[in-house]
Amino acid sequence: MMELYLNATSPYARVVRIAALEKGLETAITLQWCDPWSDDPRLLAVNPAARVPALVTDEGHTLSESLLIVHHLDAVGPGPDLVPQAGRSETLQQTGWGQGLMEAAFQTVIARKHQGAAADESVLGQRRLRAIDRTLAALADHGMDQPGTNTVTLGGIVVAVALDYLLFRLPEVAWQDRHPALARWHDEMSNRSSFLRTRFP
Ligand SMILES: N[C@@H](CCC(=O)N[C@@H](CS)C(=O)NCC(=O)O)C(=O)O
Repeated sequence: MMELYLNATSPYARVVRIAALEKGLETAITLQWCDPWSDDPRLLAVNPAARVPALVTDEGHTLSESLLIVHHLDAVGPGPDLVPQAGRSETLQQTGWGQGLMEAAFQTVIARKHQGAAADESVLGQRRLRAIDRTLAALADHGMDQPGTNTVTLGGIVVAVALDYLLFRLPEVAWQDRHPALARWHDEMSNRSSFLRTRFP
């Protein structure tokens, strides 16, 4: 039995949970809920970086970094490929843009939590906010494939979770007002069972 260390607010952990559900691995993974910010000893015992998500494999190795964990789940799970051969480089482009969006949003939230609103005015804070706006525009320009019932890819998962994380933690970005086609795509993705079952609190 694999073990996934996670918390409910981590967008990275949510990507892994959605990937696990899409790959048909729900019963192969025990969820270990923990708080990475309080140096939970159970998490430290498996991941020295004290970060979630972390997956302990059936072989007893700990995988950290959400995309590496998904790489493993994609190889061992029976469900459809999350990075299919057809359209592979486009899927990876979406994955990278989605991960960059998630990172800029997450770092904005953490910087505000530790340094207050002034964090947004710093050089790095301004860079993060510009990266969010540019990435949203690039995703909207590029267009996301309409999700069919069986066609979810890693790119679609990561982009949709990043957009959802913005609605959850940075609603003032209000990306859905500026990018209505992206909002329609996001609505459809959010109705997948894997998304409904892993909603942010
Ligand atoms: N690049 C990592 C990011 C993981 C990450 O930042 N996790 C956060 C929660 S969303 C965490 O555990 N932070 C605790 C800490 O940094 O001490 C991934 O893709 O998995």
